[in-house]
Amino acid sequence: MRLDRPALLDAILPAPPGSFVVLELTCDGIARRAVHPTEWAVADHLARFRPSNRIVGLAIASERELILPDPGGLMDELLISFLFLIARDETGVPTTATVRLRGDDARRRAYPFFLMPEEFELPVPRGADTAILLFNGAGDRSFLRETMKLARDAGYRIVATEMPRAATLTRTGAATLGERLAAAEGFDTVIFARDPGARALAIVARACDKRVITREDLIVSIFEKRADGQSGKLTAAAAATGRERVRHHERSHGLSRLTGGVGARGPGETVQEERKRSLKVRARRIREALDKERGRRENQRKFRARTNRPTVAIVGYTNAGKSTLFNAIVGEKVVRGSDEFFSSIDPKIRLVTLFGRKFFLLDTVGFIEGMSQGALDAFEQTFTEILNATLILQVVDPTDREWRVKKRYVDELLDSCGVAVGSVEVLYSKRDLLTGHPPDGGERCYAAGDRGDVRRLKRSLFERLFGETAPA
Ligand SMILES: Nc1nc2c(ncn2[C@@H]2O[C@H](COP(=O)(O)OP(=O)(O)OP(=O)(O)O)[C@@H](O)[C@H]2O)c(=O)[nH]1
Ligand SMILES: [Mg+2]
Repeated sequence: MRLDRPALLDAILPAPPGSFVVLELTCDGIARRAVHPTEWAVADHLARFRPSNRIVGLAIASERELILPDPGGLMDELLISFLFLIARDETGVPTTATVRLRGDDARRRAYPFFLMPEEFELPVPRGADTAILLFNGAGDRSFLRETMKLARDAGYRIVATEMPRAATLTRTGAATLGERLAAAEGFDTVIFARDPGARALAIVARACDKRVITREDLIVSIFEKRADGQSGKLTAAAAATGRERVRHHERSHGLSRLTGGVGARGPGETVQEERKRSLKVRARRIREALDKERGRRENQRKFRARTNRPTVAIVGYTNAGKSTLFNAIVGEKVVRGSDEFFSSIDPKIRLVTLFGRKFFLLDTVGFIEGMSQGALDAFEQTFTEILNATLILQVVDPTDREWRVKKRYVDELLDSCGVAVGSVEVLYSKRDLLTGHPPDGGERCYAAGDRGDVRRLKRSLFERLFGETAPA
């Protein structure tokens, strides 16, 4: 990366005092310079910022400290690899520079500007976990941000991003892309944010000789990594195997057509046959184990039904705050939850006593947009539990800018499983972080760490479940 001090000085010094300078940076210099009078104008610039494939980073220079609440998240959203925040004095002379690299905050460094190396050397990460993320078919920011987070949670270091316009790829398009990726260096995996079609995936993988996966694979691999209990492990394994079988089928199908259709025999055929057989065996073993597990769960459910005690299921989009609410109601010490997606895979059940009455409380796996039918099928157990619940609490995180879209997604999913709207009660978490108007007039908002809020929730839950006023 050739970003030298003289070039930065040239770009920053002529800006009037008090103004903000935004520089869009490519690998060999400054592509564009914009001067803004206010912080709001910078925010506006960032909101409209659409990086081309050339723009790898931004430098923002100002006298006043720019308020960036979450620079890491911002960089993910802007699809840039690094961000320089340059402080300058009243005369415009740069004094210090803070360098942030995406996905690796530990390497954030502050330099006195005069010490900043003549040419800034940006480390290029290497290794099996490095990936390029292709946002084919673009999508809104929250989709981009979410996919980026999924990739990180799945253990990838994203070293570059691109936004091919079309979601699906023609044969020629895939071949061209594959060739281009083959020529590029510094990553071993290619991740498509949208499935471009099995044939396209196979062509790209062949052309560039790298691991080629999709967002759905990220979801499944996170499931696999996080699952801790028996049933979670099995469902995750079922999702992964199911996915592999579909992929395998599509790939061999797609490739046989590529090599000339019926009758064309490739040298890989026996290997493919073998792979197919081993996948089949694995799928059968998992199915058998799952059947056993299903039986065990069903017995549990029957037992719960015999006790005549109601069951409350907590559902919602991933990271909404379900487990935190579960812990708050159960009365377990509220340990800080994890910000990772799908931190709970196994449906967790506890018998809870509220004002002397008992009920079962169930925590469930978080939903996420883009789960295929295969992945959803693997969570059949969770859905069965939800369907059998007396009351369903849907936790919504109103501090998420996309909460309405996510809530609608969860609503539709529940509806498609046959859950009656009337048995779902919506609760809004993270009241303590909310800055704007609270949804629903604030009545259904709570902060999991606020005793008063939790008590209020417990009382209304009691009244809803037992039809009686909770004792004071
Ligand atoms: N400030 C604040 N943070 C909260 C609140 N509720 C949850 N969180 C945080 O939100 C994040 C996600 O919470 P979880 O309870 O793990 O979310 P979840 O819905 O169970 O997520 P998955 O199991 O991954 O689907 C954690 O970092 C929690 O600490 C709240 O009321 N206030
Ligand atoms: Mg959870």
